Parts: sequence; C-alpha cells; structure tokens
Amino acid sequence: MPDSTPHKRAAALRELLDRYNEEYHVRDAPTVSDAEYDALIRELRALENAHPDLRTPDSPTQRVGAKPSEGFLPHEHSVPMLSLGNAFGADELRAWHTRLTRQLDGEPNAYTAELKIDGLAVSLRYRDGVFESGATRGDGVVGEDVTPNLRTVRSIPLRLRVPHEGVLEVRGEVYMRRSDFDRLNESRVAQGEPPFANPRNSAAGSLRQLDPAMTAQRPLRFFAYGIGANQPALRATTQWDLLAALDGFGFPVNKEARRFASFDEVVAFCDEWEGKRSTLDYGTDGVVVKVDSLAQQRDLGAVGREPRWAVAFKYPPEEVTTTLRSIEVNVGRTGSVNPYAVLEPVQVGGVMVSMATLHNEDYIHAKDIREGDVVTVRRAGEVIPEIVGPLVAARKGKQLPVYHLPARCPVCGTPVQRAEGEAMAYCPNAVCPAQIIERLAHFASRGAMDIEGLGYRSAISFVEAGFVNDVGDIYSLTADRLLTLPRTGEKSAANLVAAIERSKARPFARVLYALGIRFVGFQTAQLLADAVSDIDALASMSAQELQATEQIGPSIAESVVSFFAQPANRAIVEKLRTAGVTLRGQPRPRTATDGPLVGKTLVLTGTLPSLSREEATALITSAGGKVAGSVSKKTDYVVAGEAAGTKLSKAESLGVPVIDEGALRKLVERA
Ligand code: 3B9
Repeated sequence: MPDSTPHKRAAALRELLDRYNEEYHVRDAPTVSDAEYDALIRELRALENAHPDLRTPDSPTQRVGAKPSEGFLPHEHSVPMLSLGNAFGADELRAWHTRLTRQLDGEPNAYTAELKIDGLAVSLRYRDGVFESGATRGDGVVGEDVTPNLRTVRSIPLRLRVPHEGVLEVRGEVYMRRSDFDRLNESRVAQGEPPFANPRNSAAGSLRQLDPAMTAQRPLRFFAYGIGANQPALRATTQWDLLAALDGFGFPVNKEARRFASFDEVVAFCDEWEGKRSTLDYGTDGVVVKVDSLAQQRDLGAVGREPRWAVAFKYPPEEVTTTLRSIEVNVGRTGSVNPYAVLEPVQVGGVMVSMATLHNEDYIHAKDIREGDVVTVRRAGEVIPEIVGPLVAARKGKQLPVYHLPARCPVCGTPVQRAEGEAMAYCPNAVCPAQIIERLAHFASRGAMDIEGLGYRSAISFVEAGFVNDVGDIYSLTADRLLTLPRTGEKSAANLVAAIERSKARPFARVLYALGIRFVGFQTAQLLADAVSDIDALASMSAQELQATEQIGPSIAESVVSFFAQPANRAIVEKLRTAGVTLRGQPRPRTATDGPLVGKTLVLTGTLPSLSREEATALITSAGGKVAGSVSKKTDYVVAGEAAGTKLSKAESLGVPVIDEGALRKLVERA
C-alpha cells in the first residue's frame, strides 16, 4: 500500500529495491521475480518524476543516469592502492613466509588466502554511507574517475547496508564471468562487432566506456577484498574481520576465501585451487595470501609500493600470446582435413605449446586468424590448446592474406570436398595413405585392439613398404616380412607378431570400435555389440533397424550402414574373420524371451556353492527369468546359499519356495 507521503513511499521503495538488488546480484539468491522488481522500480521512477526533489544520487533509479562524457578525469587515491609482489611456486611462497617470520620474530597468528580474481582493481568511495565516487587503480596513486560507469554495476551497492557516517573506501576487483563473457561475445559476433579476447579485456573495455549506458549493458560484477581511507576507522583487527565487515555492508566477498592458522594449510590451499580453478565461472590467476592481523601488517609495513604482509601466489598463465608461424593441415582417419596452428613455442598453463587446433576453415575465418598474426593461446586444465583470437592491433601496417584450406589433399592430391552445411572438408580418397595410417594407428591403439608396438611410426613404414593397405592386412604380417623393413630386428618383429596374435581375442565391442566407423566411439560400439549377435547381423541391418536400438540416432545409423555398404570394408571384415578376430559378442545376461523361467521372478540370497551373483543372474535371465532384489508375494523362488539372511526368513513366512543352486540348475535345464 502507498505510504502516507510520497517521501515516505520513495524511501520505502528504495529500501525494498536495495534489498532485492542485493539478494539478486550480491547473494545470488533472489526472493522476488524480475517482474515484481520492475514494477517497484517503475513506481519509484514515476514518483521521482512527479517530485524531482525526491531523486537522490543513491536511488536505485540512478544506476544509469549520467550522460556520455568526453573522457575520464584523474582521480587521486587518498590512500594509495598498493600492488602485490609475486610468488611463482611453493618455494617462493615459503621464502616470503620465512622473510616475514624473521621480521616479526615469530610466526604470524593466522593467514587469509583469497583467490586472485582476474579483473581490474577499483576503489569505491562512500560518504555517509552513500556511493560518491569510484576510480580505477591507475598507477596506484592516480587512477581514472569512472564513477558513472561503476554506478551501473549491480553488485556495487549505492548505499551501505550498515550506516557509516564519514568516509569509507572499498577496494576490489571488477570482473566478468566466463559464461557472461561467452554470451556477450556471441552477440557481438552476431552483430558484426569484433569479439573481446578474454573476460579481463572485456571487463576493462566495458568499464572504460565513455557512455555509461553502454557499460550498463555489460555484465560486470564486483568482489570486495580490502579498504582504503576509513574515517571513523572500522573496528576490524584482522583481514578476516574486514572481509566479514565488507559482507555486512552489502558487498560481494568471494566465498572461497579462508583463514588458516598454519602456513602449510595456506600452501595446500594454493595447490588445491591450481587444479580446481578451471571449474570456476570466473578467471583467477593466483591466490592472495595475507597476514591476518592488521597490527602485524602494520609492523611489517611496505617496501616501495608492495606490502611485506601480502603476496600473490601466481599460477602459470592459462593464456599467453605468441606468433602464429603457419597454418598446416593433417588428414584424419575419416579423411577430414584438419587445420592446425604451428606456433612460436610458449609456456601456457605450465606446459610448452607449439601447436593448437584450428578446427575448420569457418573457425579460422570467424576469428579472423591469419598466418603471421600475434595470437592469444589458451590452455585451461587438461584441455587441448586453442587459439582465442588474433591481436588485430598488432597487425597494423602489414597486409596478411586471409587463409584458405588447400584445394587438394596434401597427402594424395585428390581434390578436397566440402558438403553443403558441413563444417569439415574431406579428402574423398578412401585409400589416401594419410587415412590408412590414421586408421591403422587407431585400430592398434590402447582402447581399441591394443597392439603393442604398432604406432604411427610402424604404420607409416608398413604403408610405405606396401605391406598394409587396410587394417585387415595387419593379420597377414609375418616375422619374415617385418624383417625386410629397415630398423627391424628379430626380437621386435617377434614381439609385434605375438602382439598381433593376442589382439585376435579382443572383445567384439573393441573390434567394432577399432574399425573406426564414423560416430562410433567406444560407448556406441558397446551398445551395438550388445544389440547384435555378430558382425554379419550388424552389417545386414537397415538404418531404421539400427535406430530402433536404444541410444542409436540417425547419424550413427547412417554411418554404420554406409560403412558396411562399401565393398572395401566388407573385404576388411573377411580378412578379420579369416584371421580369427572376435566378430561375435559374448552371450550377455539379457532376458531371453523363451525358456523354462519365462514369467518367473527369482530372488538370490547368500553365497551359492559355485555360481557368483553375476553368473547366477546370467543363468536365470538366459532362461527367460527375472531377478529381483527383494522377496514379495510375487516371488516364485528364492535361491538360497550359505549365510542367507532375512530374505530367507521372509520367503519362509510368505510361503515362497526356497531352492538351492542344484535345484536352480535343474529348473533351467528342464527345457
Ligand atoms: C594501503 C585480493 C587482489 C588484494 C592489497 C588484491 C590486490 C591488492 C591487495 C590491497 N585480490 N586482495 N589485496 N584478494 N587482487 C593487499 C595490496 N591493499 C592495499 O592496497 C593497501 C593500501 C594500505 C593498506 C593496504 O595502508 C596504507 C595506508 C596509508 C598509506 C600507506 C599504506
């Protein structure tokens, strides 16, 4: 209900809106819908329009109000924004700790460890609890006044939740979430605008917009980690208290921050996040370790602009820039022509990288990547290195030509084809040596036929010698023939022949996977192997029949059909059959549709004399019966062994027949 006066109503609306804003943008826990919020802010805006004297700078209506500016004014920080010394690795972190322990004449009482957010540092100034101005760090002494832009950042409160009469400067990091950044870049590309290279650049660019209305449309966020000027002084005596006070004022404080009593725990925290940081939706380039006690911080002081009481433990960067020497292509096992970048070698995320995938021609064009460019390379966690994009500004003056995929297969010279609507280009020559080599290497690889000693190098020499034209030919390799190859001794030849021999016993699913049928990965191969009795059954299935199999979609089905439609592939199957490779599945415990136990439900309990649980289940299901986990009136038999428990007594009380393993075997054999 409207309050008695417009003044009171406006105050009430502001309080509500501030609370909802904080719930949504700071706590990530909204309690009202966007529509409710919008209705309230519309009401407040109308009220302020009718009574302009009610409009205050900290009103939630004033987040976007300022007009575009000509440029940013310098802002002198009343308390300098210090910078952090770096520690690369645990040894340097311990060295930092040793230095300060010596200076303090003992260990600090405690430490805080805070993730170092990959954004840009800002200082926010509040006077009498109201946001007054904000500036970038600059050189730590003078930054740029970006007040109107900071006002648009929803997680920055325009008014402190707890009154503070006087001045309070809050320091922290403006950043962008990775997910928000991806979305922003997608829409920029869709509108023909150049994408940002990374979330950090995107946040920096957004905060330095001359028109605050532009900044308002960018998904900027804020984490608070410290204070500057504070008069009257806050009562905190530790960094940990300070973080709690900032939270109490309504600022977002990163929830991963911890306080530790021992330094070893700090080191463990840094280690732990090195592996986990790629799971976060925001970038972190390290951990900021601080001496917790503000009194001890004061005792330690600073050297130049770097406090002795804090340090940045830095992770190896996940993104670096380097020069793209050239774009090359390789030909995959399906004939796909795969472009990749040859890079000036660089360390990324702790490993040396000299190549990165470029996926396909469209990807190269979408990112406008050109040979000779300076590019940003990313490697997060275990992922394959990729090129984020070129630094177009570094290209100035030079005219770098747009890249085009070669028109012909670089290995066999066949013209490359690219079907309408497909991302990849293909070499259509099924006997292209590049494809044969890839198929051989895949066939022999670990999860497939696991032929030890048959890798790329031997695959190349077999193809070059003309010994092998397809994976079926592997089984006609003999020690004598292998010995005619350069660099092949008696022993390695014998070992390889033995490894090839052993591969004949690999299960059917692995054989199917090893064939390298497009879209048939190991899981799919397992599904197919379970669905058919043998390879001939699979080869004779239509796409429709295949699709009737659970989890087999149209692309897989088409691919399987077209694989077996090719005479060359049928010939391979025959070579495998002649060699004695496993081409049929193991009988699997699938419920048979006929047999002596059709319609019967059995329950197993205790240890049977000769059958494991799995074997007993297989026996029952192969006879058409079902195995249930618990006894009920619907149970037909309970099969009991040694140390049977409550299921046995339940069966007796319900009058369900109890049989032993011998009786089960007789039931099954009755057919
Ligand atoms: C004057 C986290 C970051 C960080 C400090 C950080 C970057 C810098 C810092 C901030 N993430 N914490 N902390 N989580 N990226 C520790 C350097 N502190 C200051 O800037 C600072 C500045 C101070 C104390 C701290 O006291 C003085 C007062 C008057 C004169 C001189 C110093």
